[in-house]
Parts: sequence; structure tokens; C-alpha cells
Amino acid sequence: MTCETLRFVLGDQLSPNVSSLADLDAASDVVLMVEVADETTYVRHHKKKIAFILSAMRHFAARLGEDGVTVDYVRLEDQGNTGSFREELARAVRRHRPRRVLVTEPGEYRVRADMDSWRDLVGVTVEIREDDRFLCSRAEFARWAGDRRQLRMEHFYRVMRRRYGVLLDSSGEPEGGKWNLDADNRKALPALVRPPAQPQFDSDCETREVLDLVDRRFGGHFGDLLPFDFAVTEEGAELAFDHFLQCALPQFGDYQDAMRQGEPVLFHSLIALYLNVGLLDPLAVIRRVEAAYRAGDVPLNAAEGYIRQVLGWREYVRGVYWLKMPDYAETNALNAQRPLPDFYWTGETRLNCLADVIGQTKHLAYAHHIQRLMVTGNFALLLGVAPKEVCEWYLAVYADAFEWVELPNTHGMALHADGGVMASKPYASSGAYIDRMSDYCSNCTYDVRKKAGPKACPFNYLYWNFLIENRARLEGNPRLAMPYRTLARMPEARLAEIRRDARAFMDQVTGAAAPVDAA
Ligand code: DLZ
Ligand code: SF4
Repeated sequence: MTCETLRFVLGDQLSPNVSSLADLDAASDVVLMVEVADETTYVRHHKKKIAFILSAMRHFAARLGEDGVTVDYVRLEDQGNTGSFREELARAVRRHRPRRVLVTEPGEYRVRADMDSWRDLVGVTVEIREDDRFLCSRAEFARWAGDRRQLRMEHFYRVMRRRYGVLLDSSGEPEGGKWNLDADNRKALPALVRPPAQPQFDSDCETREVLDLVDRRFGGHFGDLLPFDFAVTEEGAELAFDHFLQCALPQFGDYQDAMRQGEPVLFHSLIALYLNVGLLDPLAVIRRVEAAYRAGDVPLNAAEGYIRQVLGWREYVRGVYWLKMPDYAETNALNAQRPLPDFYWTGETRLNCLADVIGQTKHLAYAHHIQRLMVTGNFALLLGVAPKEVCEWYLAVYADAFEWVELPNTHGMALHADGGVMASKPYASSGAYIDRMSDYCSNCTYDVRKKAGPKACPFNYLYWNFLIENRARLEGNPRLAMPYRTLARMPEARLAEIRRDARAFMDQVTGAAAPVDAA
């Protein structure tokens, strides 16, 4: 069999308008999709994440088929499956003998680097098209970055708001007079406020088959496979987003930083996984949120806060990723070397905040941004865990995690391993922040008000220990002037106590307090 163009669609490119499907000729072209072992195991993804991607791929292929497109779909357990993108493409080229191969650039650097060798491997032209599902191209981002010393999201976001004309008043200025209404978005959650229930999506035959497959092949991976509640089609993802718009968005702004024990989603949208594989279109999402604001259905702080995540933050982290890779992943500005505590994989710890966040991560393959940044991220930062270990964990355990979004968020934002490309100071914080924004501390065996000794909240002494260990690197940072002044006033006995508590705790959770070149 021969075909004109073989169009290779990857598992996070499940949009009918992806550039590799533009100008498709159903009479002469073939779409190739492959389930490959390499992608399921290059990190040991959460079981739910694998099930979500494989089921969404199968549903997308079926939909293309219903539209009259010829799809060559290779299943994970098909005979002869070689387990890699490159070898599956080579096999497909031998099957179809196309004139050319067309693919949209992937979301991860490792796949992009591999693609450069595909032309020689398969012996026909391989055209790599830009991924124009994003709202800022890599070239535009590079132009914006220019030779700026610091790449501040806030500046980028304003450019994007103007460029897409989002939430602007009639004179082109920000609606409500301010670009960013985050000052209104840091409320703790009052006990009486109840978050909405989450929509459930029943598994059809195809999804049940995938769940069996994942159970059989990836049973040893992290996380609970069941219940499996994710949508796996564009229609399902739209329903999930509709539910968010109606039931959660009005309070999203107020409580976006809040946490509550046993309430994993609160007023968050849980749509990043759908956006990131292509089941939802970011601009359509932004327009609908803006329309809800203009219709008077949601307050401005909610609409602005949400739009900033999609139009600002999401595009910004992707821009930083492609601008800075591959060197970005190798930086370790704080020289953090300790191993990731085992409890990140089991959830078994007496630190209640971590037990809850890791527990829900196991259960749902989801945690919201403050849980990721200020609980699991902050703890790994304070402990001085090696960035690669932390990044691997985040990439594996969250259903929405692809390296373009995970790496800047973890490596840059949470761990400050990039030395300040993303954030002007590390997001280090003691237990007081978690106490203010959650009810975790009232159920914890540790005491958040205690600063020293075995009952003290470990975040408290780890925070000061972090500042001590990184004094030479961070003392000159003007945004850390205040804590370093406080540190300078501490008597030697107090400093010794902090070091002693931190060392004892680290011995306990990491096996041994691997040396860090303390300043
Ligand atoms: C994450 C993932 C998984 C688990 N499995 C597959 C797969 O079998 N086939 C596929 O095409 N894509 C998969 N993916 C998504 C890819 O890892 C993703 O496309 C690359 O990381 C490039 O961004
Ligand atoms: Fe977490 Fe400390 Fe609060 Fe316990 S006391 S929940 S460890 S912040």
C-alpha cells in the first residue's frame, strides 16, 4: 500500500486542528498513531495518566476514522510493536511507502532531538510543523525575551492580553484598572464554604479495555487506577469545562490558594490535562471565561485570575522551556543533592499536609498549584532534594504533566534550581503559610507554633536551615533581606538548635543527611 503523506500524531496532539492534520487529503493520506512502551515508561507515569492518554488516543483515532480518515493505529500489545516512536515510524513508512512524513513538533525536548534523525532513518522527507495550538510561538517568545535579564511572567502576560484583546476596556486598558487582581485571590477557605462535586465520566468499552491493559502492564507504577473519572474525548472535556464555568469559576479567584484536608479540587478547573493533550483549545477556554465575566456570571478577580493561568502562565512556561533547553534541566543553582524521601511514593508520613497532598496525588493524579508549589515543592526545596529527582516525581505523578510545563514549574518555580530565571526569590516558607491557607495543621502530630524540638513543625526549622545552608548564594537577594536580617540577629545557640533539629529530621526522612556545602 502507498500513501501520499503519512501524518504522525503523538499522544498529546489530539486536536483536529493540530498542524500535522492541516490540509489533510482523506483520499491519499494516512494518519499514524502509536502506543509505545518508551513513552509509558521513560518516567514511571501514574497509572491513571497512562490510562487517560491511551484511552484519549484511541477515542481520537476512532473519531478521525468516523470522519473518513484512514488511521493506522498501533496498539501497545500489537505483534511487532517495537516500543519507540522512531522504530514505529520506520515500520509504518515501510508499510505505507509515503512520499513524505508530516509531524507537529512535540512538547518535549528529548522527542524533538530524536526527530532530527528521523529523516535519515526512514529515507523520506520528514516535515516538522510548528505547534500552533499555543498562543505564543517559540520565535515570538524568543523575541519578547530578547536580552532581558529577567523573564517576568507579569510583563509577558500584559503583552498577551493586549495581543489577544482579552479583558480590555474600550480604551484598550485592563478591565477594572489593574492587570492582576491576585491581591483579592489569597483568601483562606471558611469552614462553611462547600466546594462543588466533580463531574464523573463513565468508562465505555474502549476505556475499560485500556484500564485492563494498564492494570496488567503497569500495575507496579505509582497511583490508583480506579476509580477512573477523567473525560477521554473532546465532548467529555467540554462537559468538564462547562461544569467548572457554572459551579466553580465564580469562587475560583477568592479561594485559588486555599487548601482543605480531604478536598482535593476545591474551586479549581481540573482541565489542564485536557488542554495539554489537545482535547480543549486554550483560546476557546479564555474566550468563554471572558464571556462569563461580561455576562455578569463571574467576578473580575475570578476571570482575570483564571485567564492569567491560561494566557499568561501556561504560555510563559512553555516559552521559557524551549528558550532555555537543554541546559535548563542541568542547572542546580542551590547545589541541592539530597535524595527524595521515600514517602513521596507512599504518602506515609506524619507530616499531615504532605500525607494529604501525596495521598490525593496517588488517588487522583492531581493536586492544585498551591499544593504542588507550597507543600510538596516547598518541602523538597527546604530539604535540598536534587532537582532531577523532584522533577521526575512531578512528571510521573500528575496526569497533566509534560516536560514543557512540568520542568519550569518544578525546577524553576518550586526549586529555584535555575538560579532565578523564573522567580526572583525561592518560594521557601515555614509552616505558617500552610497553617494560614489550610486546615492541615489542626490535624497534624506536629505543632506549627513550635519552632524547635521533636514536636515542632519540620517546615519551621527546615526553613531557617535552608537560609543558613544557602547563605552565600541568597544573602545578597534584596527580596530575602528581611529573613537574613532576622537570621543575623539569632544567637549562636539558636542557630545550633536549628541545625540540630534539621539534621535529625533529615537523617530520619532521607536515610542520611547527605552533605551540602553549607555556607
Ligand atoms: C505520555 C504518553 C504516554 C504515556 N504514552 C504515549 C504513547 O503510547 N504514544 C504517544 O504517542 N504518546 C504517549 N504519551 C505522550 C508522549 O509522551 C508525548 O507526546 C511526548 O512527551 C511528546 O510531547
Ligand atoms: Fe504541615 Fe507543619 Fe502543618 Fe503539620 S504542622 S500540617 S507538617 S505545616
